[in-house]
Amino acid sequence: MRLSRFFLPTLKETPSEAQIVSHRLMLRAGMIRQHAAGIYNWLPLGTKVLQNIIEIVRQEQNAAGAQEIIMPTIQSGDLWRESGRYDDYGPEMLRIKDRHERDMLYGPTHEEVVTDIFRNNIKSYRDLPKNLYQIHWKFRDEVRPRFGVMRGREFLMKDAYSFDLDVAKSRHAYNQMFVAYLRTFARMGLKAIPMKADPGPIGGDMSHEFIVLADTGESAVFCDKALLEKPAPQDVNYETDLQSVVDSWTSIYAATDEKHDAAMEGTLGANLVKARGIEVGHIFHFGVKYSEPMGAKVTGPDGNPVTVFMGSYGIGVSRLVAAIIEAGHDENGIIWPEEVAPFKVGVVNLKVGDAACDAACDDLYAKLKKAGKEVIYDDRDERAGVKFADMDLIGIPWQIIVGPKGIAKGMVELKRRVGGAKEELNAEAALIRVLA
Ligand code: P5A
Repeated sequence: MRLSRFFLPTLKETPSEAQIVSHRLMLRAGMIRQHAAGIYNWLPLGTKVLQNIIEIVRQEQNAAGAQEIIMPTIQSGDLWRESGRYDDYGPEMLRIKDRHERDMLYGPTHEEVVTDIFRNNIKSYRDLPKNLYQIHWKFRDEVRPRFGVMRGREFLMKDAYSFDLDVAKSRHAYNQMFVAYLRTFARMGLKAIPMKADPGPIGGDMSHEFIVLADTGESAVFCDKALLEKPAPQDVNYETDLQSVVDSWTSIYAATDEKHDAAMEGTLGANLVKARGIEVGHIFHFGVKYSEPMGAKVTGPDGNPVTVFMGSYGIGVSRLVAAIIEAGHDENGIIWPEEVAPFKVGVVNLKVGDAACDAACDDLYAKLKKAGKEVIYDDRDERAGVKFADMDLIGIPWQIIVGPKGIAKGMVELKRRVGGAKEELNAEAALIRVLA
């Protein structure tokens, strides 16, 4: 992509309405624009990052055996009366009437809709287990939408729902998602800590939040340093029993503000980490909470009907964009981990119109594109300072800087966004490094 063509409305000034760094940087880097309170437009740069995150989430859900579907955003109120949540959910639910005065709502979550799909289409225990997921927009009329996409009213969620014949199998489905989450967040360059949590309005007997550490996080976190150092599981076989893997994570001490125990401070000593965190995922095991009232049953092995056991598993996909920025930035802007970066490489032409600079840049640009690298080419007629500042603001991991002095010697400068290290080398060597 040529920067001269790219729709990238960056801002020099810090927007006054933004209180946290990720919100400020998402506005300054031209990623999002507010449409109404807690409702955002995603511009091309923001959309690219969101798509990269979606793809990682999707790959890890598929690897864990979940199947992608798409459910409606607008739901029938009657379905929520069946589960008993229509009246319980409160003012966070956006309620709508259609032209026939029927109660509709914009889905804040999809347990009812997916349970309806299940009961209408799955009849036998032989069809179990099933785990269905979608990556779709939700609406929650939050009292205080704030911090940009971190706590929006409309936001993108990955929501998965598992159906099993008994509680042991359903725990296995829960464990599969638990492990998939550890891998998903690690691939985004994040350290996410699983923490026992309160199931709230989703319900059930067990839930875990996945918390990313960041100073601006909404929850206080207390945990053993060992959790931060533990690598995410590799080469997982999701068919095998994952309980010991899950136990190895849940047995290490981690708690929130309210829950943390003063005695743990003494036990852990210097290994106690006190920090703040952002909830990027939340998984729930709730058994028959929805399947029982909604009649989601299958014929069991003995021919008798069995109410299925369920869990649901959420990832805050749009919130993750902000969480990744909270975890990776400096005074100059965003520092994207390579897997989610909107462009992996930037080519900076310091003297547009200079024949040697143009030729070297055009060549690099063509070769990078041919090699399948997402590349942004700053071909604007702008001052060098502006170009450097923009590349850093939008967080491009590798930057190849081409100027007239260097190119006369056949040299370019290769800069890493992380740490800012610069190195002079010839263009071919720079290409090899970036493509490695
Ligand atoms: C799990 C999937 C659920 O809704 N039902 C379907 C369950 N869980 S949850 O914890 O309420 O939400 C899942 C994740 O969504 C993100 N999230 C938000 N992101 C941005 N703005 C919001 N207002 C918002 N509310 C929830 C969180 O990351 C949460 O873990």
